[in-house]
Amino acid sequence: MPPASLYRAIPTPIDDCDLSADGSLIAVTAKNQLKLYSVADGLRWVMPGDDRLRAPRISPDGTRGAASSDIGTAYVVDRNGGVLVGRDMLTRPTPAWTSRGELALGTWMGKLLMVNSKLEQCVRALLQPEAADMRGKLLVDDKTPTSRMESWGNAEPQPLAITPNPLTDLKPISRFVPSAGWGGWAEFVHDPALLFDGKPDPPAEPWVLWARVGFFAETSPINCILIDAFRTRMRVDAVTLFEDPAHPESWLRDAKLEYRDAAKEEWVFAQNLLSNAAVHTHRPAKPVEAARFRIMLPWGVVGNLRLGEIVFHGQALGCSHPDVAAKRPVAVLFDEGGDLADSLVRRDTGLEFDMTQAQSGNRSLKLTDDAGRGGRGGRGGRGGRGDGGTRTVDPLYQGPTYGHTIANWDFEIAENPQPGQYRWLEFAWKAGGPETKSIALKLTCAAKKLADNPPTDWTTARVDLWDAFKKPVRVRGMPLMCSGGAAWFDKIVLKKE
Ligand SMILES: [Ca+2]
Ligand SMILES: [Ca+2]
Repeated sequence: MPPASLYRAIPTPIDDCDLSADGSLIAVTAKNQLKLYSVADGLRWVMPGDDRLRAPRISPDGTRGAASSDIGTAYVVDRNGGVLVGRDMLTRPTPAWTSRGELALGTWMGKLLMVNSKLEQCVRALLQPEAADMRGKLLVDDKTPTSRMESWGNAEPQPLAITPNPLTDLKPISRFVPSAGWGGWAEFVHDPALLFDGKPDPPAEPWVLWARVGFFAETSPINCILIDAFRTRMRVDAVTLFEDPAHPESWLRDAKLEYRDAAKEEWVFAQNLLSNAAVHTHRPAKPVEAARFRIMLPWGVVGNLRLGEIVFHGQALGCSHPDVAAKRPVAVLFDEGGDLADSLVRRDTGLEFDMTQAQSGNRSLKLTDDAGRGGRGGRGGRGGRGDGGTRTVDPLYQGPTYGHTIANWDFEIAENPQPGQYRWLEFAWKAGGPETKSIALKLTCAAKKLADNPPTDWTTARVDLWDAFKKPVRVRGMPLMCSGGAAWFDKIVLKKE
């Protein structure tokens, strides 16, 4: 047998195809098009149908083609793509040519039409099954080994107690997160603290307005409950949900627990929460350690939410920054990652990632002192113009519990740092030019002057924070300030030594 060689490549989308008996023609259906290709010459013609076309069939002599559409039209075309027959069969037919050049059209309702070579109907029949009642035959045991699934849930046999619950003390940021904005927007109508107050009682009214839930199928089918301990890593051995026993339609039977991997900056699946009870405990295959969790809700939240309490069984472990969790001797506050994007770098604050110049890697932080940007705020926390044209940018405001602090930041400063503690601050900084009068990077209220005039080339500063504070402190935020002109920062790190 000679080796195969490529004769012609035909680039086309394709749902179905047929090759003529002599191998010279190829009929293709793609969406609502029937196309005929000649192997010698390529595309010959395209015929649009009245719906998605299927089952292209070329007659044995190659002079005709047939296909059917999803709304039930049977097509017969000539060799130039002209429609000879376009007949509504009422259900979708499947065409087949006989060796005598007749066309058979069969539908799943049992209707059969035969059309002769002159396109005259020659046979019409309604096919009947041989056995009128198949029930007995279908119910005969076919000996396939099976076992009965007694339950589809994965809850523990007995739910765990409502206390202790580390979330009660951690006061996590907790909110309803819809997948869509306009038209799908929704929020909790009760204080989220009720979810962690140690009491199982559900609120009298559900957590989300029914008027919102009514639109979720179209506007926000995928929703979750965010539980964000913000800067404290937790070890979670199990989760218990206390729901409203009087409203089984609202029970979360098919939810998922996910956690945020702070190092990879991505959400990770932890456990299916499958249950058919008002109170249910689920234990992940192994304990989960994270600061941010979310409970992915069933599609559309059709039964609304009537939670009385969410319990995480486990304990708080400490600062959730990945470098601290791994007890690395250097904690990277800013260099190349995106973790400051939500906290610090928002529009209208004057602070942005600058991808055009960096002291390390490809990105730096640029703060502009631009009077034209206007006064305080914008959406990204407090970007204020203080006295004498000074711009100070604080991290995004995180509510009364967390203020102007940055997610995952809770760095301990110590005189003799243990693993996971730090003493030295290093960062690269520079001014845009001599017009920049001052630059400041504030970790707490203590001030330490590094130079009379800001450097105009990248310069690395090293600061002994123990010497500056003279007491144990925790670094949780980082306001940045400049006056007169722009300032750049890069590779901001805390070091143990
Ligand atoms: Ca409660
Ligand atoms: Ca960098």
